[in-house]
Amino acid sequence: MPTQRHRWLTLPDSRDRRRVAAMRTYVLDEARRDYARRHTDPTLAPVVALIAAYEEEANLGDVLKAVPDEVAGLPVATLVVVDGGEDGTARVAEEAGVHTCVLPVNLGQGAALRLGYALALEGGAQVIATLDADGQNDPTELETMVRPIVDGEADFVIASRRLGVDQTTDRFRRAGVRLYAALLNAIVGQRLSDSSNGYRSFRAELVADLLPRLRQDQYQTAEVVIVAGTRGWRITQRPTVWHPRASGSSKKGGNLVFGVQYLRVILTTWARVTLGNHARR
Ligand SMILES: Nc1nc2c(ncn2[C@@H]2O[C@H](COP(=O)(O)OP(=O)(O)OP(=O)(O)O)[C@@H](O)[C@H]2O)c(=O)[nH]1
Ligand SMILES: [Mg+2]
Repeated sequence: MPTQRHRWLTLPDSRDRRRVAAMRTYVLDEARRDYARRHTDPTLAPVVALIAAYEEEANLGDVLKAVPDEVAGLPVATLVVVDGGEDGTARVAEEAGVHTCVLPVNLGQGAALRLGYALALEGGAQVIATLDADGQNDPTELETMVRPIVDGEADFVIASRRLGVDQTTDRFRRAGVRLYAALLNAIVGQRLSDSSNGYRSFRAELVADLLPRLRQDQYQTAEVVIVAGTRGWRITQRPTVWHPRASGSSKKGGNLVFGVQYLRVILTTWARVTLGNHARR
Protein backbone atom coordinates (compact mmCIF):
# COMPACT_ATOMS: atom_id res chain seq x y z
CA MET A 1 0.00 0.00 0.00
CA PRO A 2 1.38 3.43 -0.89
CA THR A 3 1.77 5.73 2.06
CA GLN A 4 -0.50 8.76 2.44
CA ARG A 5 2.37 10.97 1.30
CA HIS A 6 2.75 9.14 -2.04
CA ARG A 7 -0.85 8.39 -2.87
CA TRP A 8 -1.45 11.46 -4.97
CA LEU A 9 1.46 10.37 -7.19
CA THR A 10 0.20 6.85 -7.96
CA LEU A 11 -0.54 6.05 -11.62
CA PRO A 12 -4.04 5.27 -12.89
CA ASP A 13 -5.32 1.86 -11.90
CA SER A 14 -3.68 -0.93 -13.90
CA ARG A 15 -6.32 -3.52 -13.05
CA ASP A 16 -7.17 -4.06 -16.73
CA ARG A 17 -3.62 -5.07 -17.52
CA ARG A 18 -3.49 -7.33 -14.51
CA ARG A 19 -6.83 -8.89 -15.41
CA VAL A 20 -5.63 -9.69 -18.94
CA ALA A 21 -2.36 -11.12 -17.60
CA ALA A 22 -4.27 -13.32 -15.15
CA MET A 23 -6.62 -14.58 -17.87
CA ARG A 24 -3.67 -15.32 -20.11
CA THR A 25 -1.95 -17.32 -17.38
CA TYR A 26 -5.19 -19.22 -16.82
CA VAL A 27 -5.50 -20.03 -20.54
CA LEU A 28 -1.90 -21.27 -20.72
CA ASP A 29 -2.31 -23.36 -17.54
CA GLU A 30 -5.53 -24.83 -18.91
CA ALA A 31 -3.75 -25.83 -22.13
CA ARG A 32 -1.00 -27.48 -20.11
CA ARG A 33 -3.51 -29.36 -17.95
CA ASP A 34 -5.25 -30.57 -21.10
CA TYR A 35 -1.89 -31.63 -22.58
CA ALA A 36 -0.98 -33.56 -19.42
CA ARG A 37 -4.34 -35.40 -19.58
CA ARG A 38 -3.81 -36.34 -23.23
CA HIS A 39 -0.15 -37.30 -22.89
CA THR A 40 0.75 -38.86 -19.58
CA ASP A 41 4.33 -39.22 -20.83
CA PRO A 42 5.58 -35.80 -22.00
CA THR A 43 8.71 -37.32 -23.62
CA LEU A 44 8.94 -36.37 -27.28
CA ALA A 45 12.02 -37.19 -29.42
CA PRO A 46 15.46 -35.68 -30.13
CA VAL A 47 13.94 -33.73 -33.05
CA VAL A 48 10.57 -32.05 -32.51
CA ALA A 49 8.60 -30.70 -35.46
CA LEU A 50 6.54 -27.93 -33.89
CA ILE A 51 3.44 -26.60 -35.65
CA ALA A 52 1.25 -23.76 -34.36
CA ALA A 53 -2.10 -24.12 -36.08
CA TYR A 54 -5.03 -21.75 -36.10
CA GLU A 55 -8.12 -22.94 -37.98
CA GLU A 56 -6.14 -25.14 -40.38
CA GLU A 57 -8.49 -28.14 -40.40
CA ALA A 58 -8.33 -28.39 -44.20
CA ASN A 59 -4.53 -28.19 -44.44
CA LEU A 60 -2.99 -29.71 -41.32
CA GLY A 61 -3.65 -33.40 -42.12
CA ASP A 62 -1.52 -33.41 -45.28
CA VAL A 63 1.27 -31.52 -43.52
CA LEU A 64 1.34 -34.06 -40.67
CA LYS A 65 1.37 -37.03 -43.07
CA ALA A 66 4.47 -35.63 -44.78
CA VAL A 67 6.61 -35.17 -41.64
CA PRO A 68 9.39 -37.80 -41.78
CA ASP A 69 9.90 -40.24 -38.86
CA GLU A 70 13.62 -39.63 -38.83
CA VAL A 71 16.02 -36.89 -39.98
CA ALA A 72 19.81 -36.69 -39.80
CA GLY A 73 19.74 -40.09 -38.09
CA LEU A 74 17.48 -38.86 -35.27
CA PRO A 75 13.85 -39.79 -34.50
CA VAL A 76 11.25 -37.05 -35.04
CA ALA A 77 8.14 -36.35 -32.93
CA THR A 78 5.49 -33.88 -34.04
CA LEU A 79 3.90 -31.44 -31.62
CA VAL A 80 0.90 -29.39 -32.73
CA VAL A 81 -0.23 -26.42 -30.65
CA VAL A 82 -3.80 -25.70 -31.63
CA ASP A 83 -4.33 -22.01 -31.02
CA GLY A 84 -8.02 -21.86 -30.17
CA GLY A 85 -10.28 -21.44 -33.17
CA GLU A 86 -13.67 -22.79 -34.13
CA ASP A 87 -12.87 -25.58 -36.59
CA GLY A 88 -11.67 -29.19 -36.34
CA THR A 89 -7.91 -28.51 -36.24
CA ALA A 90 -7.52 -30.27 -32.87
CA ARG A 91 -9.41 -33.32 -34.11
CA VAL A 92 -7.18 -33.57 -37.21
CA ALA A 93 -4.06 -33.45 -35.01
CA GLU A 94 -5.43 -36.06 -32.59
CA GLU A 95 -6.45 -38.37 -35.43
CA ALA A 96 -2.96 -38.13 -36.87
CA GLY A 97 -1.67 -39.46 -33.53
CA VAL A 98 0.75 -36.58 -32.91
CA HIS A 99 1.30 -34.76 -29.63
CA THR A 100 -1.45 -32.18 -29.40
CA CYS A 101 -1.81 -29.22 -27.07
CA VAL A 102 -5.00 -27.19 -27.34
CA LEU A 103 -5.28 -23.59 -26.20
CA PRO A 104 -8.89 -22.85 -25.25
CA VAL A 105 -8.74 -19.42 -26.93
CA ASN A 106 -6.66 -17.88 -29.70
CA LEU A 107 -3.51 -16.22 -28.34
CA GLY A 108 -1.59 -15.72 -31.60
CA GLN A 109 1.13 -17.63 -33.39
CA GLY A 110 3.95 -16.22 -31.25
CA ALA A 111 2.24 -17.13 -27.99
CA ALA A 112 1.34 -20.61 -29.29
CA LEU A 113 4.94 -21.19 -30.39
CA ARG A 114 6.30 -20.12 -27.00
CA LEU A 115 4.09 -22.73 -25.35
CA GLY A 116 5.28 -25.26 -27.93
CA TYR A 117 8.96 -24.40 -27.34
CA ALA A 118 8.48 -24.95 -23.61
CA LEU A 119 6.73 -28.32 -24.12
CA ALA A 120 9.40 -29.42 -26.62
CA LEU A 121 12.20 -28.56 -24.16
CA GLU A 122 10.36 -30.35 -21.34
CA GLY A 123 9.95 -33.33 -23.70
CA GLY A 124 13.72 -33.60 -24.15
CA ALA A 125 14.13 -32.10 -27.64
CA GLN A 126 17.67 -31.50 -28.87
CA VAL A 127 16.52 -29.79 -32.05
CA ILE A 128 13.22 -27.95 -32.49
CA ALA A 129 11.95 -27.21 -36.00
CA THR A 130 8.96 -24.95 -36.64
CA LEU A 131 6.81 -25.11 -39.75
CA ASP A 132 3.49 -23.71 -40.87
CA ALA A 133 0.25 -25.67 -40.77
CA ASP A 134 -1.04 -24.31 -44.08
CA GLY A 135 1.18 -26.35 -46.44
CA GLN A 136 3.50 -23.49 -47.43
CA ASN A 137 6.54 -25.33 -46.02
CA ASP A 138 7.43 -28.81 -47.23
CA PRO A 139 7.92 -31.21 -44.28
CA THR A 140 10.06 -33.49 -46.47
CA GLU A 141 12.70 -30.73 -46.39
CA LEU A 142 13.10 -31.18 -42.63
CA GLU A 143 16.43 -32.97 -43.16
CA THR A 144 17.78 -29.87 -44.96
CA MET A 145 16.67 -27.70 -42.04
CA VAL A 146 17.95 -29.90 -39.22
CA ARG A 147 21.25 -31.18 -40.66
CA PRO A 148 23.34 -28.01 -39.98
CA ILE A 149 22.36 -28.17 -36.28
CA VAL A 150 23.15 -31.87 -35.94
CA ASP A 151 26.48 -31.37 -37.74
CA GLY A 152 27.36 -28.54 -35.35
CA GLU A 153 27.53 -25.92 -38.10
CA ALA A 154 24.78 -23.63 -36.77
CA ASP A 155 22.46 -22.99 -33.84
CA PHE A 156 19.59 -21.55 -35.85
CA VAL A 157 18.62 -22.36 -39.45
CA ILE A 158 16.12 -20.27 -41.41
CA ALA A 159 14.59 -21.49 -44.66
CA SER A 160 14.91 -19.25 -47.70
CA ARG A 161 12.41 -19.07 -50.53
CA ARG A 162 14.74 -16.67 -52.29
CA LEU A 163 17.64 -19.14 -52.34
CA GLY A 164 15.17 -21.94 -53.13
CA VAL A 165 11.93 -21.78 -55.11
CA ASP A 166 9.04 -19.39 -54.47
CA GLN A 167 5.92 -20.79 -56.05
CA THR A 168 3.70 -17.88 -54.99
CA THR A 169 2.95 -14.91 -57.21
CA ASP A 170 2.23 -11.98 -54.88
CA ARG A 171 4.77 -9.32 -55.98
CA PHE A 172 3.95 -7.05 -53.04
CA ARG A 173 4.69 -9.84 -50.55
CA ARG A 174 7.93 -10.69 -52.37
CA ALA A 175 9.06 -7.08 -52.21
CA GLY A 176 8.24 -7.10 -48.47
CA VAL A 177 10.36 -10.21 -47.92
CA ARG A 178 13.36 -8.46 -49.56
CA LEU A 179 12.82 -5.15 -47.80
CA TYR A 180 12.43 -6.62 -44.34
CA ALA A 181 15.36 -8.99 -44.78
CA ALA A 182 17.53 -5.99 -45.69
CA LEU A 183 16.31 -4.01 -42.70
CA LEU A 184 16.83 -6.91 -40.32
CA ASN A 185 20.31 -7.60 -41.71
CA ALA A 186 21.25 -3.99 -41.10
CA ILE A 187 20.11 -4.33 -37.49
CA VAL A 188 21.60 -7.70 -36.56
CA GLY A 189 24.55 -7.78 -38.97
CA GLN A 190 23.44 -10.94 -40.76
CA ARG A 191 23.19 -11.82 -44.46
CA LEU A 192 19.79 -13.50 -44.46
CA SER A 193 17.66 -13.49 -47.60
CA ASP A 194 14.30 -14.53 -46.09
CA SER A 195 14.22 -13.64 -42.42
CA SER A 196 10.42 -13.74 -42.25
CA ASN A 197 10.21 -17.43 -43.20
CA GLY A 198 8.61 -19.45 -40.40
CA TYR A 199 10.34 -22.69 -41.42
CA ARG A 200 13.19 -22.81 -38.95
CA SER A 201 15.22 -25.14 -36.80
CA PHE A 202 16.90 -24.37 -33.50
CA ARG A 203 19.39 -25.99 -31.17
CA ALA A 204 17.51 -26.61 -27.91
CA GLU A 205 19.98 -24.53 -25.86
CA LEU A 206 19.21 -21.53 -28.03
CA VAL A 207 15.48 -21.94 -27.49
CA ALA A 208 15.99 -22.11 -23.73
CA ASP A 209 18.01 -18.89 -23.95
CA LEU A 210 15.46 -17.08 -26.14
CA LEU A 211 12.25 -18.19 -24.47
CA PRO A 212 12.25 -15.73 -21.56
CA ARG A 213 13.21 -12.93 -23.97
CA LEU A 214 10.37 -13.33 -26.48
CA ARG A 215 7.31 -11.06 -26.23
CA GLN A 216 5.48 -11.01 -29.58
CA ASP A 217 2.15 -12.79 -29.60
CA GLN A 218 1.55 -12.83 -33.33
CA TYR A 219 4.16 -11.46 -35.79
CA GLN A 220 7.08 -13.19 -34.15
CA THR A 221 9.56 -14.17 -36.86
CA ALA A 222 11.58 -10.94 -36.79
CA GLU A 223 11.71 -10.88 -33.00
CA VAL A 224 13.30 -14.33 -32.87
CA VAL A 225 16.00 -13.34 -35.39
CA ILE A 226 16.83 -10.08 -33.62
CA VAL A 227 17.02 -11.64 -30.17
CA ALA A 228 19.05 -14.66 -31.39
CA GLY A 229 21.37 -12.40 -33.40
CA THR A 230 22.07 -10.04 -30.54
CA ARG A 231 22.68 -13.01 -28.20
CA GLY A 232 25.49 -14.17 -30.49
CA TRP A 233 23.97 -17.45 -31.71
CA ARG A 234 25.14 -18.72 -35.11
CA ILE A 235 22.43 -18.22 -37.71
CA THR A 236 22.45 -19.75 -41.18
CA GLN A 237 19.96 -20.27 -44.01
CA ARG A 238 19.02 -23.10 -46.35
CA PRO A 239 17.14 -23.06 -49.67
CA THR A 240 13.62 -24.50 -49.57
CA VAL A 241 10.43 -24.43 -51.61
CA TRP A 242 7.68 -21.95 -50.65
CA HIS A 243 4.32 -23.30 -51.77
CA PRO A 244 1.08 -21.36 -52.08
CA ARG A 245 -1.22 -21.86 -49.09
CA ALA A 246 -2.95 -25.26 -49.57
CA SER A 247 -6.35 -23.64 -48.93
CA GLY A 248 -7.92 -20.71 -47.10
CA SER A 249 -6.30 -17.32 -46.68
CA SER A 250 -3.64 -15.71 -44.49
CA LYS A 251 -4.58 -15.38 -40.81
CA LYS A 252 -2.39 -12.35 -40.46
CA GLY A 253 -4.30 -9.75 -42.41
CA GLY A 254 -3.80 -8.26 -45.87
CA ASN A 255 -0.43 -7.12 -47.15
CA LEU A 256 -0.65 -3.62 -45.71
CA VAL A 257 -1.63 -4.77 -42.21
CA PHE A 258 0.99 -7.52 -42.31
CA GLY A 259 3.65 -5.07 -43.54
CA VAL A 260 2.93 -2.43 -40.93
CA GLN A 261 2.78 -4.96 -38.09
CA TYR A 262 6.00 -6.54 -39.24
CA LEU A 263 7.79 -3.21 -39.29
CA ARG A 264 6.42 -2.42 -35.82
CA VAL A 265 7.86 -5.68 -34.47
CA ILE A 266 11.28 -5.02 -36.01
CA LEU A 267 11.48 -1.51 -34.60
CA THR A 268 10.09 -2.24 -31.15
CA THR A 269 12.19 -5.38 -30.70
CA TRP A 270 15.28 -3.55 -31.84
CA ALA A 271 14.58 -0.72 -29.42
CA ARG A 272 13.85 -3.13 -26.58
CA VAL A 273 16.98 -5.18 -27.17
CA THR A 274 19.33 -2.27 -27.73
CA LEU A 275 17.98 -0.25 -24.82
CA GLY A 276 18.00 -3.37 -22.65
CA ASN A 277 14.39 -2.73 -21.82
CA HIS A 278 12.70 -6.09 -21.31
CA ALA A 279 9.49 -4.60 -19.97
CA ARG A 280 6.37 -6.10 -21.51
CA ARG A 281 4.65 -3.75 -23.95
N1 LIG B 1 -1.15 -20.19 -33.37
C1 LIG B 1 -1.55 -19.35 -34.29
N2 LIG B 1 -1.16 -19.64 -35.46
C2 LIG B 1 -1.51 -18.79 -36.35
C3 LIG B 1 -2.26 -17.64 -36.11
N3 LIG B 1 -2.35 -17.04 -37.21
C4 LIG B 1 -1.68 -17.81 -38.06
N4 LIG B 1 -1.21 -18.88 -37.53
C5 LIG B 1 -0.46 -20.02 -38.05
O1 LIG B 1 0.77 -19.53 -38.45
C6 LIG B 1 1.11 -20.11 -39.69
C7 LIG B 1 1.31 -19.02 -40.70
O2 LIG B 1 0.14 -18.22 -40.77
P1 LIG B 1 -0.33 -17.57 -42.12
O3 LIG B 1 -1.64 -16.94 -41.86
O4 LIG B 1 -0.28 -18.57 -43.20
O5 LIG B 1 0.74 -16.45 -42.33
P2 LIG B 1 2.04 -16.47 -43.20
O6 LIG B 1 2.33 -17.83 -43.75
O7 LIG B 1 3.10 -15.83 -42.41
O8 LIG B 1 1.62 -15.51 -44.35
P3 LIG B 1 0.96 -15.87 -45.75
O9 LIG B 1 2.11 -15.81 -46.68
O10 LIG B 1 -0.02 -14.79 -45.93
O11 LIG B 1 0.32 -17.21 -45.66
C8 LIG B 1 -0.01 -21.09 -40.02
O12 LIG B 1 0.40 -22.36 -39.60
C9 LIG B 1 -1.17 -20.58 -39.20
O13 LIG B 1 -2.08 -21.60 -38.83
C10 LIG B 1 -2.72 -17.38 -34.83
O14 LIG B 1 -3.42 -16.43 -34.47
N5 LIG B 1 -2.32 -18.29 -33.96
MG1 LIG C 1 0.98 -19.03 -44.67
